[in-house]
Parts: sequence; C-alpha cells; structure tokens
Amino acid sequence: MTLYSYWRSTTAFRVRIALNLKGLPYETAPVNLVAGEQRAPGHVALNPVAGVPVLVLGDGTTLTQSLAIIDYLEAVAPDPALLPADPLARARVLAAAHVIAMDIHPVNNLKVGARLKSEHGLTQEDWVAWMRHWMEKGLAAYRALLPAGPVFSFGDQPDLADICLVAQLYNAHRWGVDLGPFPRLREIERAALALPAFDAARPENQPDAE
Ligand SMILES: N[C@@H](CCC(=O)N[C@@H](CS)C(=O)NCC(=O)O)C(=O)O
Repeated sequence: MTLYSYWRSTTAFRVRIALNLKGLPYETAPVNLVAGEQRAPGHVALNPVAGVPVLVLGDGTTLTQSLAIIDYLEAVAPDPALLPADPLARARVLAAAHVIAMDIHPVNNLKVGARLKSEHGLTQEDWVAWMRHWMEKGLAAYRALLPAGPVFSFGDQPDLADICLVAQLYNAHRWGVDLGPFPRLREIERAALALPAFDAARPENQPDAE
C-alpha cells in the first residue's frame, strides 16, 4: 500500500498510526501541502478534495478521507480493534473522535486559513488565534466526554479517539495552545507516544520531515 501523506498533516498522522497499530506495511508518497502539491492535477485525480491522506491499495484502488480509510482497515484487519464491539461504547468513542475530526479539524485546515487571509484580511497572527480558539473549545469538549480510570481515552488499549487526539495535540503544541488545563489529555498523549506504533507515525519521524 502507498500512503500519500504530508509529515505535518494530522489527518495523515491518524492513518499512519492506524496502519502501524495493525502492523500493515506501507510506503509513503510525500505531498508537500505548503508547496501546493495537493492541488496538482495528478493528485486531484487521486483525491478530488485536493488533500491528504490518500491510501492506494496493492491493486490500485484509491481510498480517501482518514476516518473512511481507518474504517476500511478496521474491516480488513480487525486485530487490534480500534472501535469497541459494544454499540454504546462504540458510539462514545466515535463521538470523541468526531469532536476532533468533524469539529476542530475542518475549521483549522490550511485552505480555510488561506481563504480567510486572501478574502477576509486575516493576518497570520489572527489565524493562529483562530486555530487556538477552536482547538481549546474542542479539546475541552473532548475532555468532558472522557470516563475516569482507563489508561487511554476510553480503555486500556488505544482506539480511534486516541488516534485523533494524539494527532490533534501535535497541532496544539505546534500552534502554542495552552495545554495546562488539559493534564488528562497530556497523560493519554504520553501513554500513546510511548507505543512504537504511535512513535513511528510522529511527524518528525516521516521521510519528508523538514
Ligand atoms: N476530512 C478529511 C480532511 C483531509 C484534509 O483536509 N487534510 C489536510 C491536511 S491535515 C489537507 O490535505 N489540506 C490541504 C489544504 O488545506 O490545502 C480527512 O479526514 O481525511
């Protein structure tokens, strides 16, 4: 399999973690988002939303959207499970994952920032304040969904919510979010990054890291 990825992309980070947790080997095809390579016609032919991640399977089948890719991986390589079998527990993990994937990430995407700057006069400083705002709100909501007790967000093994959380916290560190109010989230992050599957997926461990 080939993963079209950018080292700093949090959505590609999610897929890297899932592939590693499931022990599925893959090659990385770097797409430089800052240089605009995601908008090249060849890449848009792979992913019509002009972004990463894209996972190309051995037979050439193309998959897009990080959560859909992880859902596919879960179906074809169910061990270790990234979602609980119990319907209620599964809904809780998905809800937390969606706080990050549906509520935080879309409004903080590179193309949103580019549009706000070009069409609405935002400065880089305004944009950083915008991103911090949505991360702080979203991380507070994520924290409120967590039960007390387990090592990771919902259990003693990492799941889809942890995958989304760890990737998002990378961005929170990058953009200077005050994580002082979120000691539990940092504890989960430390436990996850101590695992080789998470560590190997870190942005700084990617072949295109600058
Ligand atoms: N919902 C999509 C979002 C994918 C996405 O937007 N990825 C970002 C990187 S984290 C991207 O490629 N952005 C390109 C751009 O903003 O131009 C997913 O989960 O895969």
